[in-house]
Amino acid sequence: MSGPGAGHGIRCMLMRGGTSKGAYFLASDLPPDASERDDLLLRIMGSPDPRQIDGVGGAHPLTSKVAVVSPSQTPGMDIDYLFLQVVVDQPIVTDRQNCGNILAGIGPFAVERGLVPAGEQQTRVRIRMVNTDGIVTATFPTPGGRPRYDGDTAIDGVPGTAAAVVLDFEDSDSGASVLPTGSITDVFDGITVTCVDNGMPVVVVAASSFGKTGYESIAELESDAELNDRVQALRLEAGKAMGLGDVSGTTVPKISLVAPPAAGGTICTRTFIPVRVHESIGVLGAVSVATAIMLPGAVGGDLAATPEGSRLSVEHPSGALQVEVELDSTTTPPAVLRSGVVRTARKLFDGTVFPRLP
Ligand code: NQM
Repeated sequence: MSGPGAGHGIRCMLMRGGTSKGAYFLASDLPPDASERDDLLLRIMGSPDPRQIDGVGGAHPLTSKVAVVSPSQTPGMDIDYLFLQVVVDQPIVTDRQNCGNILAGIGPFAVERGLVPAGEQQTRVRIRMVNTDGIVTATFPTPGGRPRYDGDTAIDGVPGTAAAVVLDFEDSDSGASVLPTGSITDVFDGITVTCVDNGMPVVVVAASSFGKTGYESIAELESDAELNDRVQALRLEAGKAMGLGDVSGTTVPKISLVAPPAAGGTICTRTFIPVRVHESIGVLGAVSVATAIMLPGAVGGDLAATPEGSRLSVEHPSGALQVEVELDSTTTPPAVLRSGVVRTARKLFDGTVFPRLP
């Protein structure tokens, strides 16, 4: 047998992207058929298995992620980035969500693989995010024509410092409304929420609606069986109302519990993604929560500190994530003009991965 998935090794780069980690592939190194590709990725990552012991997945949703990269056929775009979440303990690979953390590694990976030429000092890559049809420009240092990974930018949730990757989102959801239910608030199971989508479908709910402070540890939240049941019941209802159908087997929407800031930021969050609680918060998850609290009447607006212009600091269990969100408030609901974040990324390993045999 020959070709991808036939028991031979497959070219793969492991990268940390923001506060997540994943396996990055050229689309041309994977089978073109989506179900063959997904079967191969399950075997590469070691799913389904809570420990992913026979694969390169990290046994947590934040370290069981895949990027598939190819030259873009879309005018004005350099690269297409398809994100795939590989569920740790179920045989599921889903393209129903995007990932802004893994996105941070896409520009450097594209340069590493020769898909885009590097600039003398820095490189700007226009990326089409296939999952949402969003557009992002990634800017990162490439002195001497190679991505530089070391630098002095710190992001909460990652030890040390690294080179900054600046991500500017233009239209992270193809112009669709940021309010997928059409309402600024909805009530499910007697709980008032705001369903928002500025790149990531998120249900924003006051932590106090669940009798929580919003400052609990991840372990406290994950071990609270009653809370988890209520969160999942709310998620199923919200998912339907958001037009996502039956979300019992999908990783969206996320549920973000919000509370007043505790450390000088704009808002405090604890986010179910959707079963485990995020160690920090996703990039597009944070952009979406930030967007919600800027919309008049949304859940969280009255809990938030007044942001400094378009810059919001979204607190999470390991610190805070700074996001920029600019809205056009002349329309109803306000339209998103642009969003941006600064992340870091790092090449960890480049080589050949050997999938478990079928
Ligand atoms: O929201 C985890 C992550 C994410 C998503 C998740 C992300 C984003 O931190 O853009 O980055 O919410 O499943 O990798």
